[in-house]
Amino acid sequence: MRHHVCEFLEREHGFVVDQAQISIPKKLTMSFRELRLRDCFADLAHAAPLVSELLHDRPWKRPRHWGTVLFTLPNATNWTLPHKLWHLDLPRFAMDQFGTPGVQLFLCLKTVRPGGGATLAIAGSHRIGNDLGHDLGSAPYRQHLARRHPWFRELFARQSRPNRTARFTCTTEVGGIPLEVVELTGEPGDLYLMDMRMLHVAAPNASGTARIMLSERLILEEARRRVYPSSAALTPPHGSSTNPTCVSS
Ligand SMILES: O=C(O)CCC(=O)C(=O)O
Repeated sequence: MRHHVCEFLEREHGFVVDQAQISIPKKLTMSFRELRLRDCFADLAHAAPLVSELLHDRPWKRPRHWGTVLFTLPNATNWTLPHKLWHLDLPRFAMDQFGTPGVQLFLCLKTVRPGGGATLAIAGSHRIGNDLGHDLGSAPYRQHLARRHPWFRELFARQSRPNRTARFTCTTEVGGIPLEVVELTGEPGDLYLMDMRMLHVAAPNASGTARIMLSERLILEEARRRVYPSSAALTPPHGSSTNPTCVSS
C-alpha cells in the first residue's frame, strides 16, 4: 500500500517521501481519492475480523473502497499540544447506547515519530460521558466535559500553562477514569484500532518529513442508522460473504 502513495506523490507532485524537503511543491494539496477508488488500499480489509471482534460480531458497514490517506507536511518548528478541534466522528450517544459504535483504523505507511504529525487520542476517553441524557455532537460534548472536569477545561483552554504537554501525556484520573493523551506513532505496518468514542485530533508535524498514514472508519450498522435514519439497511450480498457481519456497500 505504501508504494502506491509514494509512486503517486513522486509522479504527480515530484515529492520524494523519504527526503526531507525544504521547498514544498505548490501543487501539494492533492487528493489521494484516485488511489482509494483504484482499491490500492484494499489490504486494510484484512483487519475486518479484528473489527468484528471489537464490535462483538454485530453488523457493521463494510466500505466499498478502503482507506483514506492522512498526509501532513512538516508545518511547525516546535510541537505543541492542540487545544482546539478535539472531536468525535460520531455523536456521543446517550447512555452509551451502542457501546463501541465503530472502530477507526490508523495504519502507519512510514515511520511516524513523536512530534511527527501523528493523530492524538485521549486513551480512556471512551469510558467518560457514558451517562449522557441525549446524543451530543463534538462541540457540545466538549463543553459538557469542560464544565464537569477541570482536566478537560484546561486541555481545551487557549491559554496554555507551563508543562502542558507533560501534564496531559501522563495518566491522570478524571472522574475515576485514567486518561492520557497518546500519539499514534509507529513503524510501517503498525495498525491502531480505535474505539470511535475516543476523542482525538490532528497534530502539528514538527519533524522534517511528511506524516503518511491510512485511516478508515468502520461503523456499527445500528449507530449508522441512528445518525443517517434514511440510509438503507444492510442486506446480505448475493453469494454470502466470508464474514457474515461485514457487508459490502
Ligand atoms: O491525524 C489526522 O490527520 C486527523 C485524523 C482525524 O481527526 C480523523 O480521522 O477524524
